[in-house]
Amino acid sequence: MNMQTKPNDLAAFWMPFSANRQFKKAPRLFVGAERMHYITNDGRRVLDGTSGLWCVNAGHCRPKIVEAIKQQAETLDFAGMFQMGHTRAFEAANRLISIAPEGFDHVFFTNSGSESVETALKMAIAYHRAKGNGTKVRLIGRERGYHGVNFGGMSVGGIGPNRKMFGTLVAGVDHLRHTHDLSRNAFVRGEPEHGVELADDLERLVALHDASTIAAVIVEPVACSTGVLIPPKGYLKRLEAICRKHDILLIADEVITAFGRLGRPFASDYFGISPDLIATAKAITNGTIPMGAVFVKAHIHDAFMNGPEWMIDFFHGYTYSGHPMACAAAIGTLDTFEDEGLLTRVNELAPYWEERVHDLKGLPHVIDIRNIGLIGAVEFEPDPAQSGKRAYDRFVKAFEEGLLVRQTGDIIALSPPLIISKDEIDQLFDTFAKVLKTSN
Ligand code: PXG
Repeated sequence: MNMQTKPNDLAAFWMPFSANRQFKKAPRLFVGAERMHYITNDGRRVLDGTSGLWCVNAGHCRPKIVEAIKQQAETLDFAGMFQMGHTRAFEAANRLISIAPEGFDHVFFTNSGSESVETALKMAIAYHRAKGNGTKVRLIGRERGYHGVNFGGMSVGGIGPNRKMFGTLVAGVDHLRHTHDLSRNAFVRGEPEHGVELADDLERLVALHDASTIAAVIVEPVACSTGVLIPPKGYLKRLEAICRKHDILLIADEVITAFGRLGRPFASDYFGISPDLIATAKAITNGTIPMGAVFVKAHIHDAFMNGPEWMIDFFHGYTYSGHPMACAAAIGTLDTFEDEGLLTRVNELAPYWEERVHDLKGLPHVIDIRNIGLIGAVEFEPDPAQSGKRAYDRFVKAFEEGLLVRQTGDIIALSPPLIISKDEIDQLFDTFAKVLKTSN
């Protein structure tokens, strides 16, 4: 392996979503990865408790994916997709549709989750216009939602610090309340019992704005970035029913939940909902090559096919939509998922995972534990003087102990690759418990 052991000067790279000055004083650097582990620049192995950033579902450096990318780089490096095509993109789209929930028969390629979200939002507004409902333009998100960092996604998103620096955002957006309720649901296993009525917020917004002005609602089935907020029992189905009643499109942002995280190919399968559009990215290529895809049902797609045949039907797309390398990586990824049954493997792991994560109850400052599929979260009582510091300190300590976890606010999220073994689950929680026992 070609490992670079001496880090370069760290100044030039302005790192995303990072405390740059602090990081550069005490950097945490990886130089390699293999299956369940990262390798640091000082040669330590770190168990990947977060699938990179929720994307390496099949584990690191998997041979079929590596081979597919290599071969593609040698064969066809780039081909633009505007009024042209290459065969890999059609193959990748067909493969993706073959695992998609019932009713989805088209995919639109992007390069990230943020771009999938923008694409889905634009499709929703343009769809209603194409159907002659040009007043349906409002977009409804949810407090604490995360839909990436571009203007549309940031606007429907509901995380204060991600929004406050960036002006007035997109007009005509409103938000449902979030569903996090520790007073009623703390330490619940799986889906919380209480909170289905929060879906009725959509009726309130319809009363306020009128359904004739609302294009779409976008939610994450499980709101992961904000700290793993699991939908109350029945919530998503009720939200879907209210959308149907008012001809409002439902967009499921499955950038994290798609591709097996909950033991089904998509979270929409898991929760028994049938959205109109599904935004995906991340694990679509196992994190190897940037790619996103919006899954689209026929009624949406077909609404755009009414103009003259020679005319562009949707004035939207990216230079790298359907990039050959990304398509090859997606095919290699789907092959790997299929060979190893990874899109449903979590069903076997989830009961043990649930036991182990809830064993952390009673450790210092732990005020809630949540789990669903192969996702876990531990919430800490905030230190009033330094919000978020408690979880941050535990994240740093875990890294020093050989475990990668993900911190957001006073919450730590856990979401390892779906190839994890029972022994590795034990190792993950033994290490994490030690960190929690020995932290302030
Ligand atoms: N939607 C959802 C639901 C996401 O989780 C995005 C959109 C944006 O995707 P891109 O590819 O543009 O980053 C995301 C991204 C974390 C974490 O640790 C989560 C994300 C990104 C980085 C870190 O929770 N989610």
